[in-house]
Amino acid sequence: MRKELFEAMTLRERLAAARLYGIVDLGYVSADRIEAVTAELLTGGVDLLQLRAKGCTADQILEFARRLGPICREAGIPFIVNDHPEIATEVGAEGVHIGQDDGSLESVREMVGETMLVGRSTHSFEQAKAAMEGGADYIGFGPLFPTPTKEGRPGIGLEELARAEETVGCRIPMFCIGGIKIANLPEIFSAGARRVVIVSGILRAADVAEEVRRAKCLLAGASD
Ligand code: TZP
Ligand code: MG
Repeated sequence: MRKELFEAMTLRERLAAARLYGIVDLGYVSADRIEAVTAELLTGGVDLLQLRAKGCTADQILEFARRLGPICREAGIPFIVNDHPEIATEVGAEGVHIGQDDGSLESVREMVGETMLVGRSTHSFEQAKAAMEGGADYIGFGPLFPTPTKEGRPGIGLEELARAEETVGCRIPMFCIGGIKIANLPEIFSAGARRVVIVSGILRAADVAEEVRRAKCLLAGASD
């Protein structure tokens, strides 16, 4: 754990202040560009950065994580590894993100210890509440809208989002995810969203750093 980076602000204070969660997703970024895209996301101002590499082997993900961890460290931004608590631990990441099928929060917490952030993907109000009660540091909530980044899942919709924000999002950081773009940010803010993850909407932009800046500006106006 890179404690020295987080002296002025603790890791959990940083998480609480985070509005935009960026993901380097190997579904959109080729392996030879992960450093360049990470640098663009950080320059634009993402508050957290996750490595997501579905379909890659654990050895490949470990190698990617070793390449990206130091870049995030230099920028002072928490680095989070998707799916692999053991890789997160090995590279000294600040966090691990797990899905509903990646074991219990309790078992992952036991593996990574108390300091590391543990985030959980949730796809309904009930799962969001269960993740909060089970000790997740934050949740992803989605997909709000159908998205090619997570194919085959229906959108949860804005009513369920409002319900989850009222019960969960006011207690632990809740990042809305799935089909979110600059264009629909005002709509999801109106439904109560405070924090978002944007994957393809940023990674497919002609200027990644500029797209992050634009999203951050809009997020600054979201409710606390
Ligand atoms: N979990 C729920 S939706 C999603 C994940 C990982 C994908 C979000 O990607 P996009 O491109 O921002 O819709
Ligand atoms: Mg997973």
